[in-house]
Amino acid sequence: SHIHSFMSLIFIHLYHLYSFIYICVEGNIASGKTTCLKYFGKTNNIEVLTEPVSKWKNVHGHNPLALMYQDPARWGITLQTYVQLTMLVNHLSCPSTSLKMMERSIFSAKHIFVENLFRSGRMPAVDYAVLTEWFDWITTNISIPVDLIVYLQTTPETCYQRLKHRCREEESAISLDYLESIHQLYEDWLVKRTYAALPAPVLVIPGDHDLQKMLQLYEENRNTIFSACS
Ligand code: DCP
Repeated sequence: SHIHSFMSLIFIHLYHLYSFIYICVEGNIASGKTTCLKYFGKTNNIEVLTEPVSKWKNVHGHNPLALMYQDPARWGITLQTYVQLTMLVNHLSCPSTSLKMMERSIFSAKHIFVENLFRSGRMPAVDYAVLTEWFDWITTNISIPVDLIVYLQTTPETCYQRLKHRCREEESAISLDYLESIHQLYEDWLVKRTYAALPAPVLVIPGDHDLQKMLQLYEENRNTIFSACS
């Protein structure tokens, strides 16, 4: 009967993973993902999982996000290992509603952030190799369902202004250059599609407008988002 209940548990887990719709909201730092998620979070039938930044700022009393910005070559792998874990947890959590929206994904953590640290010479090759092994093992052996990627396409300049405006302590070290390289990787991945496999179809929403116009765009795209998934 132990085996029986174990099998039922696995069945229930698989059933939950495949009978729901999973949407990831992607975009540069300060591109407006949180606003987008909050907007759709007000709808009854959508469960929203925001990016676990608070976890990245406090794991057993340590702040790997702040450490990473202070010394990326030393702490990049520390933050990115933890980001990968928290993303995996979010991907595999069973939603209480039929539709789950989450902020970013395990895919952008690797293809955008880890890649950027490595390419810009801020991450040692050995750290990149270890993270790559982890990522490849996870995505080969664990099924991570994503039905749609909503990409908030915001210019690095706009992100930079919003970043300055919100004054998150850890992020004072971020330069326009940094945002530009993140932007370039996102464009190559989600728009030009010249690098890294796409885990799902992509819906692009322009993200430079003011709040009022953005909320209007989200509303206009509501049906597209739902129908893209059915
Ligand atoms: N970060 C990182 N590596 C990752 C994911 C995120 O270094 N794999 C960093 C970038 C930011 C911080 O974590 O400094 C928070 O990430 P987001 O930009 O996604 O969160 P925001 O709240 O800034 O998003 P938005 O302003 O779009 O709502």
